[in-house]
Amino acid sequence: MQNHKPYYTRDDISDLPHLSSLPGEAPFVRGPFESMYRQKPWTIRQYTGFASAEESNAAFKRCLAEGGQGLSVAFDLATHLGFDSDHPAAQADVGRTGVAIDSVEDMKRLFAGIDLSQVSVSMTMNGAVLPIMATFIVAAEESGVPRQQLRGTIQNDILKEFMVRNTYIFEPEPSIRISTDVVEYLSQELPNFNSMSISGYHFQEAGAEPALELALTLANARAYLDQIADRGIDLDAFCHRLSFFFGVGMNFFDEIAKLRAARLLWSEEVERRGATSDRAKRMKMHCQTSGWSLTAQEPQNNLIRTTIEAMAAVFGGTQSLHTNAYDEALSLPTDHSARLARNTQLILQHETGICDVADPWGGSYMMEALTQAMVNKVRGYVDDIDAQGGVIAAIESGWVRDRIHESAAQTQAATDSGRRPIIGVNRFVSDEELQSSTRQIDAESLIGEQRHRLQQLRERRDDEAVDHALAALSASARQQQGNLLALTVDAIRARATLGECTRALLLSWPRYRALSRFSPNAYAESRRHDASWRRAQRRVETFSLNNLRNPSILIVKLGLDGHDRGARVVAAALANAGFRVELSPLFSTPQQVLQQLHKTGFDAIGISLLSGAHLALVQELKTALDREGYADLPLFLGGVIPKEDQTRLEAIGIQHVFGPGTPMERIVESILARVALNATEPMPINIRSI
Ligand code: MLC
Ligand code: 5AD
Repeated sequence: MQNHKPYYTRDDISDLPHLSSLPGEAPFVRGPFESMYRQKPWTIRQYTGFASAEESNAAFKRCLAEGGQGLSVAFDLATHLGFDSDHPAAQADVGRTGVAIDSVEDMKRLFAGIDLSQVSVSMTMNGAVLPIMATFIVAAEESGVPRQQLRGTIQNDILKEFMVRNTYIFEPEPSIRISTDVVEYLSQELPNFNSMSISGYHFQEAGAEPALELALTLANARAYLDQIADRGIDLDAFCHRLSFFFGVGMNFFDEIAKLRAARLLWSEEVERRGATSDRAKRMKMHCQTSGWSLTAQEPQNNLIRTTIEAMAAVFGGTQSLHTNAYDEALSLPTDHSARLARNTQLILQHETGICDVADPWGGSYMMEALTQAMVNKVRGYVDDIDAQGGVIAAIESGWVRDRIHESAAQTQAATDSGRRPIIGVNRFVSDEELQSSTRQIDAESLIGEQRHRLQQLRERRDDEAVDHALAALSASARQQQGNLLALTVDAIRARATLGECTRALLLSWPRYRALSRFSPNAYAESRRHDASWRRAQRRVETFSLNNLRNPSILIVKLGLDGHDRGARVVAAALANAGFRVELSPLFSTPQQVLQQLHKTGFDAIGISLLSGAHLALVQELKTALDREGYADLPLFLGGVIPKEDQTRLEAIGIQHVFGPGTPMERIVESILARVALNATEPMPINIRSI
C-alpha cells in the first residue's frame, strides 16, 4: 500500500492545475465524456474462451443472453505462439487457456449466429496478431458484414510481451513493424476498430505496483506513437483508436487515482505531439480486476475482492470491464462462476446508483491529492526509463523485468511475513475443506477434431493460390515492403492456416528466445529478521554443512506457458534460503531439461505451470527422466492446479503440489526434507553424460 496521510485538507489540493476541468474536458482527469455512465454505462466485457470454437461460441451466446454487452476472446497458447493445433510443440496446450483457432473456418464457427455489425469484439492477440486479425476480417467479410461496420479492439501490444507476458514470436524489431502495419491497415480499412489496447494489466499481474504499471504503459504508448509518426499518420486522425487496458487490484484509493492520472498524462502526451482534437486526447480504457489478488484458499472470498476492485475501476471511469471469476486461482471459470462474475457488474450498473454521477470522487481532498501524487510518481518513473535510453533499451537490458521481479518478490516477502494481510491466507485462516468444481477440457478429442478440420481445409483449398499468397508474405517481410496485414488477409482468404502464415514470416525472422533470470536478493531483504525465514535458512545451512555442498534445484517452465512471476519469485526465495538454483528458459522441452541435468546435477526439479496443461506435461517430463536414469529425482509442482488433479499428479511422481499463496518457508522446508532423504547418495549426475 502507498503511504496515505491520516486525513487530507484543502491545503493538499490548493495548487493543483487539473482541478478546474469537468468530465469530458481536457485533460480528462474526470472522465472521457461529459455524461459518462448516464448516457452509456461501461461495457460489460468478459474475457472468454476455451476448447473449441463451438464451445466458446456457446459461451459467448450465454454471456450475451445473461447481460454481457461486448465480447472478448481468449485464445489458447498454441494460437498465441503461431502454432496450428496439430503442431507437435503445441499438443499439451491446445484449448487449455483459451480457444484454439487455426483458420478462418474456425473463426467463422467462433462467431456463428452472432451479428458482428452489432456486437463489439475484443481479441487479446499480440504475437500472432496478423493471422488472427486477418481471420476475423475474412470471417466477417464472408458472413456479409462490411469492414466499416466492424467494431472492437485488437490488443496488438507487443512490447509488453517482451517485458512480462511472453507470447511473442519474432524479435522486437520485426514485431514492431507488424504492430505498426496493423495500426496502419486498420486505420484505413476498419475505421471503427481500435487498433491497439496498450496494456498495463500484465505489469501489475507480474508484480508492478500501480504507478510502475502506469509508467510502463505510457512508456510503451510513447514508443508506439514514435513508430506511427514515422509513417506520417496524422495523430488527430487515428489517436482515438489507440485504447488502453489497466489492472485493478486491492489498493482501492490508488487504483482510482491511477485511472484518473492515466487520462491526464495521456492527454498531455498527445497534445505535446501536436494533436488538437479532444477526440485524439481523450484516453479510453478497459479494466480487469486482478487475477493475482485472488486466492485458492476460501475461493468465495474472491467474489468480495472482485466487487471491490470493480468499484475502483468504475469510480476511476473505465469504458469497459472484466470481472474475474472467483475460482480463478483454481482453473478456468465454470459457467456458474462466470455468471456470478458478470452479475457483479450488473448489480453495480442496475442496483447501486453508481452510474448516476460522473467522477463521484472529484473534489475529494484525498483523491485529488492522490491523483497528483500518482502523476508525479509516474513522471519520475518515465524519466528513469528515458535515462535507460528509452523503453526498448530498457527491455533489452533487462531493466524492466528486474524492476517488476523485485517488486513481485518484495510483495511475496511482505505476504509471507504477514505484513501484507490476506484473509484466509495469512490471517483468519480457515481449515474448512473447499468445495468447488472446476472446468475440465477434453483436450484429446479437441486435438482430434482440429486435426481433422485442418486436413479437410488442406484437401479443399487451391494449394497454388495458398503458396502464392504465402510467398508474397515472406517477400514482404524480407524486403521491408508492403503491408503485412493486407498480405495476410489474402493468404487467409485463400485458406492458409495460422501456422503457415507464421512460418512464412519465420523464413525471414527467427523465433525470439528470451533469457529468464531472477535476483537472489529480491525476496529476502525484508525478511532478514523474520524467525520463520531464518529457521528455514538455518535448515538449509545445516544440510550444506552436513553434505559439504548446497542443496540444488532446477526450476522449469514447461510447454507454452509464459507466466513466470511465480517461478522467478520461488527461484529468488530458494536461492536466498541457500539453495543453488537455476531457472530454465521459458518453453523448455523435456529434452532441454535433460540437457541441463546432464550438464549440472540437481537434487530436485521444481516445475511451474499455470496453463492447465500440467497432467500431460508432467507425465511427458517424468517419462523422459525415468528413461534417462533420473527416476529418483524428486519433482515438485507449483501453480494453478485443481485439487482433483493432485492425486493423479502424485501417482505420476510429483512429491508435492504448491498452490498459490504457499509461504516460501514451507516450500523451502518441504523440498529440503525430501532432498535430504536422497542426500546420502551422490548428486544425481547421470553417469552416461560424464
Ligand atoms: C461511450 N460513448 C459515448 C459515451 N460513452 N459517447 C458519448 N458519451 C458517452 N458517455 C461512445 C464511444 O465514444 C464509442 O463510440 C461508443 O460509445 C462505444 O463506447 P466505448 O466507450 O468506446 O466502449 P467499447 O466499445 O466497449 O470500447 C471500450 C474500449 C475498447 C475503447 C476500451 O478498446 C475495448 O473494448 N477494450 C477491451 C479490451 C479487452 O477486453 N481486453 C481483454 C484483455 S484480457 P466511438 O465512435 O468513439 O467508437 C488479457 C488477459 C491475458 O489481456 O490473456 O493476458
Ligand atoms: N477465460 C476467462 N478468463 C481468463 N483469464 C485468462 N484466461 C482466461 C480465459 N480463457 C483471466 C485470468 C487471468 C487474466 C489474464 O485473464 O483472470 O488472470
